[in-house]
Amino acid sequence: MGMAISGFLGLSSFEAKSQITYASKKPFKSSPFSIGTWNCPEAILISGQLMQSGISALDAVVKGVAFEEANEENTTVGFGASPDRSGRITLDACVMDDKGNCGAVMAVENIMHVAKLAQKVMEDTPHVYLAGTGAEEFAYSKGFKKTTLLTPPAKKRWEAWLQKSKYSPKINVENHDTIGMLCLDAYGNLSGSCTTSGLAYKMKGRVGDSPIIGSGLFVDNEVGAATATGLGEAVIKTVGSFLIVELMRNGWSPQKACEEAIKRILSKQSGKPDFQVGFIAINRAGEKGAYSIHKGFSYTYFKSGKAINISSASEY
Ligand code: SD4
Repeated sequence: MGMAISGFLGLSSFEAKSQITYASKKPFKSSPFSIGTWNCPEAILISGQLMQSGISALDAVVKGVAFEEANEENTTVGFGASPDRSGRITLDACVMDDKGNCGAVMAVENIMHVAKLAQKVMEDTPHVYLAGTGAEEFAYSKGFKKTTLLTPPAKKRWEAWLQKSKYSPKINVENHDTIGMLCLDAYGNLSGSCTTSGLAYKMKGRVGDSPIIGSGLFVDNEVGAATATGLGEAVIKTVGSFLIVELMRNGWSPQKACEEAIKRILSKQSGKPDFQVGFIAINRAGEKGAYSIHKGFSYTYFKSGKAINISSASEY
């Protein structure tokens, strides 16, 4: 994730730039805070700086993750991501705001900024999920442009994989850098987004946890927010992000709640599994938590104008 952020805040791309709104005219209540899965300093700086200028958590989170969606070096999100085994890049994303509204798209082709598209589903349709060609057609109706997402290097990696054609989704090796981000804005409101191409070389049509409200992301403005990365099937089976928010509602700290969600996954396994799952969470006070099954899950957060990366969240 090394693309420069200079100029990104002024991106000309319609999807990243459009409809930024100020959250409210009310005075600031708190210092903005944002946290994202893996090593995503630019995305975190974008969201943090936008919130410092009064932008809402929702718009900040969508614009923050848009950086990774456009970042060719991130092979698990948006442009330049890894395809499914048939060579298609199919993207999944969701957003959830402080009012409990949510929107998501899944298995979408040819659209780079799918978190923004999920926001459009939330705001401009009576639905929560749009999938496949329906989501793609909706994107064009909203002015999103058709983009070839499969870059020559991504195609080369896929072709090399086809030679071996041995499917074993090992997170931390070829399946990391999905971005789940949680933002707490200056008005004390929470929002989140999660965006990914899913597991590299997945079956055609496979959808993971990332666009599933409650699994890849959950936000409750009265309590806190959580998001996930790792093997989506394991996250879905325990509805991980919802679980974490419910634990926080019952007084658990974000850290303890993330630990419990990992424990819940492990309680269904015999022995320590070879797949990775990582969660991050924040509460309304801006306290954070992060935990994963294995070492190597990093996360990044915004503090005093800087993006700080913690290279390995504690492991179980
Ligand atoms: C999925 N959770 O589709 C995603 C994968 C992921 O970093 O997080 N990769 O299962």
